[in-house]
Amino acid sequence: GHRGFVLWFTGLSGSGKSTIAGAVDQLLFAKGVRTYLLDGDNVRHGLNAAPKMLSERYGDEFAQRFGLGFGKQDREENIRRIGAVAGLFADAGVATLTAFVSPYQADRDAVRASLPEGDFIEVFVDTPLEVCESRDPKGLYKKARAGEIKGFTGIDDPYEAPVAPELRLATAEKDITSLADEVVQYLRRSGKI
Ligand code: GGZ
Repeated sequence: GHRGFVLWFTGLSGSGKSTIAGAVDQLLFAKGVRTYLLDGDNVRHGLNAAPKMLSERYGDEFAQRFGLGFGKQDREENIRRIGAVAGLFADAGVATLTAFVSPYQADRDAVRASLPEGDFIEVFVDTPLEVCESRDPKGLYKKARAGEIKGFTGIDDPYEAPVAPELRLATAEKDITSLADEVVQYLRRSGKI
């Protein structure tokens, strides 16, 4: 079968990363490609759980050391661990999709550098902040504006747009299906599937 690869979606909260990655995942599955989708739902509740989620069982000191929040270093470690796991899946021949804000170019570059040449495909989900904020599916932007969440990406924390992504999805203009198609077409063109 085909070698694996990592399709790395990056973008603001509410940009549509998980939704688009989920749609791509379904299209690939329908083509018989083995896939796995890593996102906050399966990673930030397990491997990269928050300190709060660990403290009851492991104690506060342990939870502070190994739990991950949203500070710069915690995001760096979040992305490092996810990159390492994605690399293992790719090694196993799986088309691996990741959907994390991953706001820092250096952290994304470090994952790219850790993988065999060509295995890292950076997909910029380019949705304007205004659009993300108007969607606000979890009410987090509202909380961030109110100062109830500090260090929220796009509000009072940086998002570094990819310098040279393999793909940029201008989501404001298209529906999920055509965006997912665009990704699959890229994978075909570049011989990944
Ligand atoms: C950004 C935050 C924050 C802060 C909680 N900044 O819309 P969501 O809810 O589901 O996506 C966001 C998610 C970001 O987690 P990631 O693991 O993707 O971030 S990173 O790659 O930067 O490590 C949002 C929620 O968690 N969230 N607090 N301060 N997003």
